[in-house]
Amino acid sequence: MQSAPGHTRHTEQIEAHGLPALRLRASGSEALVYLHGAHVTSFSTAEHGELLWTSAHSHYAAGKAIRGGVPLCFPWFGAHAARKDLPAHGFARTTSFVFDGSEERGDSVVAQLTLVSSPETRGAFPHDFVARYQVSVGRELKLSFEVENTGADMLAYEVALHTYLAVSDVRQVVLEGLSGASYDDKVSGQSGVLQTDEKLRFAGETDRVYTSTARVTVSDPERRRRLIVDKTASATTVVWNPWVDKARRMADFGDDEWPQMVCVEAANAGSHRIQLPTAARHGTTTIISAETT
Ligand code: TA6
Repeated sequence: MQSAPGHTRHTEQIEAHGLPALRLRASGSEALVYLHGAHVTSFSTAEHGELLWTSAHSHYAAGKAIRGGVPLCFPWFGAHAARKDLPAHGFARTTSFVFDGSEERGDSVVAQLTLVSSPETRGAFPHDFVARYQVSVGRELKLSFEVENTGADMLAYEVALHTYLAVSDVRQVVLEGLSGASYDDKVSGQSGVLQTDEKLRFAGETDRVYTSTARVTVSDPERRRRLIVDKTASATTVVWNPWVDKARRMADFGDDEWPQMVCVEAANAGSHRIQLPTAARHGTTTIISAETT
């Protein structure tokens, strides 16, 4: 990757909320990426404006996850299976990545950020790895998280690109693409539930882990747009909205913010966790875009 000096036509190295970040621009689109967690917090296009949601109450501090945008959940999803002392969703989202540079590719700009295993990471995850994250900004936002096993043993991990989509009112949107898929419902505790409805509407706290490789769309009539979440090499799709009570219980989430977002996450979790032999690599990709309706 071509090393980028401070500023180029497409990449600006800045400080935001006291943290080092990148502003990436191409094709009339713009994204903000923090080195902290390699966290994309904003992606806007000339035609549709902002596609991602970030809380006005988010933390921006070492050891804290940013609330909104696209948190990187790695190397486990949700609660750690064995150790209660470890944070939910792994350590990637609270660890600083290294910016390796950026370059133009066609009508997009692609930045690479890297996380290499260290004594700190091995304390929570006893494996050697290199995680490379490519953030491609153009008419769509393409995020590719690749893990390479640089150790001598098999490496198993979970990953989620935990995308928070911006919507006008989650009670008015329609999610499509998961009909016929089965899911584990983290609200009711039921597992293996079959999604029979073509159109998913939200009427309460929703926290579902689907087995699906399909494209998902979220139609937002008030904004006359459809948000599109495509993905590759991802067998799990997570759909989440905290609704009233859970929103109130989260310090970094405003009590009245829950109608403004819905998470549609490209993941590999649970029975779909990735098993990576020595020297092997696996990449999970999500592509966020919008179209007018
Ligand atoms: O992806 C959905 C989920 O796993 C929910 O269970 C909910 O807890 C959400 O993630 C947010 O998790 P966080 O650790 O960021 O508060």
